[in-house]
Amino acid sequence: MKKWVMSLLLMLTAPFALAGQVVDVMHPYARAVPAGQENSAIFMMLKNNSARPVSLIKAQSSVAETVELHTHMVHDGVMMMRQVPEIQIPGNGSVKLQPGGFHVMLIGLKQQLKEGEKIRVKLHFSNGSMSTVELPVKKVQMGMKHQH
Ligand SMILES: [Cu+2]
Repeated sequence: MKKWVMSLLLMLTAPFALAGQVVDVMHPYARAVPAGQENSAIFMMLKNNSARPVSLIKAQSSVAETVELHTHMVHDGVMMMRQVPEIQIPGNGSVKLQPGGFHVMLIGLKQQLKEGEKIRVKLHFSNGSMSTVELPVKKVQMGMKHQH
């Protein structure tokens, strides 16, 4: 193949490769909280469509003062939350953010999160990609079933 044909093909295919979503955000939702409650959390399933691991490294939302990535861990028999620098999604795999596990923590809510409303969150990934996701606010049972 001639060189100019190759570069033309690269020019044509590159934008499409960039537009393809490496990470799919599936079934995102936020936990509804009563008025006066300062914190809440966002849950979702992250699916990695590439062969390489990709990490969720940052989340932003206008509904809270601070947005952090958290996990739950058991410390001395007590379930505790801890901030994590990233949430890794294995190559061609997925990770679930769910109550009792990984979550996007909303700290210092600027508004009440009412069931049925929608909020937005912007997700930043380690490959440089970003996704802005609109997600519903739902009632979530926060049972601490892992306590011994
Ligand atoms: Cu948390």
